[in-house]
Amino acid sequence: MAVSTMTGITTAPTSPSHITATTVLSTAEPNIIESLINKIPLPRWALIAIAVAVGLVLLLILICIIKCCCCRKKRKKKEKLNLVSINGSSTAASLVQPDMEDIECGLEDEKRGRLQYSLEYDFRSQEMKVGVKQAADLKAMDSGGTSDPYVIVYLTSDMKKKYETKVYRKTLNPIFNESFIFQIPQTEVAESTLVMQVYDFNRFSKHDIIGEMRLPLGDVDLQHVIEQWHELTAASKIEQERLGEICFSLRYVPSTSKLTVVILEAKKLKQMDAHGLSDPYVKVQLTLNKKKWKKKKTSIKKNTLSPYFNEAFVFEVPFNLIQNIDLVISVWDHDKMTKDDQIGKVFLGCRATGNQLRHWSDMLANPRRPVAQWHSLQPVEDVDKTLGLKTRFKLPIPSG
Ligand SMILES: [Ca+2]
Ligand SMILES: [Ca+2]
Repeated sequence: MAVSTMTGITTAPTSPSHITATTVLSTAEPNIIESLINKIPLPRWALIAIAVAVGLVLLLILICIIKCCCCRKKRKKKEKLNLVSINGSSTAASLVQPDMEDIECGLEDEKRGRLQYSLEYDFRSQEMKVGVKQAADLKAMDSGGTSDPYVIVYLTSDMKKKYETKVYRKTLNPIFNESFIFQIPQTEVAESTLVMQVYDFNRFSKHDIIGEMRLPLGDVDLQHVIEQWHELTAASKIEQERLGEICFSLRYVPSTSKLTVVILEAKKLKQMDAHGLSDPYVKVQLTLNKKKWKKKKTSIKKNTLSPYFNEAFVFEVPFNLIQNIDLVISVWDHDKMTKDDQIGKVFLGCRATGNQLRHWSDMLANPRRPVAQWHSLQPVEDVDKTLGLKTRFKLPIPSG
């Protein structure tokens, strides 16, 4: 009964107002969808089930995509962290930007290893006993991933007295256990610096410096025996020791092929002898295509750190060769009993840089006119490395 009355209500023509209102309010689209659904030969519940299933699949795909993206980012971060820990640097900068700039920075701060030393000063005998104990985690300098380390030890107060340990082949953790005695008056200790340089021995090429440590003895309490580890640093950075300055003039006359070098004077030269002075003289050398070519030298000025030379040297250099030569000016300390020491040097030429290149170009730009200039002497090893001289052969003087 109840059902019949219900159907009666829905179909009753007496209440059509409600039904027509809903159909009018709803847009035409539901009608189209409705008609489409009606056309599909499936029951309505099946269609709803399919729609839900499709929705779920789409949702799953979406979740998968989001998850994959996150994972990739995380993995990248992990890789970055791993790289950082391998390189041994843990700066915030390397975490943020591990690109070219960092690689360059990394090279500069490259770990060179550590050195264990001991220090003992005997106030009675005025002797400094320096022990070279061992080194650890040295930088590999040879292609096989190892080095052949040895250590050079000296005090800056007496540069002539340099000791060397034995060479240990193919190791980055050598145990030296050697000690060396330096005679040094108590009054000079505070101004002296202990230098230990770790080198890699090479049989057929120049020995490379792995790193060095510098210990200003003024900072050290010598009342006690010291035994410590010290981090090695790059040698070139610290090697800014004042070697002195030299003034010379250059003059080139292309028509006569004459290069005139006048060594004028030097000042603030480094003390090389025990009594606090040096016996300087200057070598003027020409190289041609990286080979030693011509050489001349000044007289020796005894016991001075500011010698005055005013000595002129004339070289024949044809104009077509001027681009290929280097002029090397080196200041030496003469020693009566032992080999002379080089104090420092500079080189000029088209390959030179900075002040040296400027002087050379000034000379070329002002033919016939002497151009004088002061130059700061540079460490011998640095200049030699840049020059990269090939052989010791003397070339015949070209006739052109
Ligand atoms: Ca080596
Ligand atoms: Ca001397």
